[in-house]
Amino acid sequence: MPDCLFCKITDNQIPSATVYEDDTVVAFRDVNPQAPLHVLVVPRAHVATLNDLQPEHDALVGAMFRVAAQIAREHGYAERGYRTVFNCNREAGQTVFHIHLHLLAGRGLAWPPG
Ligand code: DGP
Repeated sequence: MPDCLFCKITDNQIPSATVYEDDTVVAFRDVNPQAPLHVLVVPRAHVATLNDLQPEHDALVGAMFRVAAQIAREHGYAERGYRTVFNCNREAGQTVFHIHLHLLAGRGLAWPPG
């Protein structure tokens, strides 16, 4: 296992503002929020990028989206709207190489994204 920041957070070795956790995923507030609600949904299993996904991860990725929708709903954004984003590799802005689903809500979000 590489020295991985998000492995340490999901393993409680580094503290985070956790909003949800179960056996599969942990969701916590982004340290550098880009919207009033900015949560990262992170699998406990280490997968570096979307390019590393295997068929065995299909249920895991589905769970990540389901949890993001649940958190958005619990914070009152289900009807207003929200965005979910995976960044993959350098040109997309991925800086932590352990997949994570960004959940952004609480302001108008431009399209196309920057
Ligand atoms: P990305 O650029 O898609 O790899 O997103 C990584 C996000 O992780 C970025 O928005 C900032 C956030 N982040 C980096 N380090 C930490 C940390 O130590 N704690 C928390 N809560 N978020 C972090």
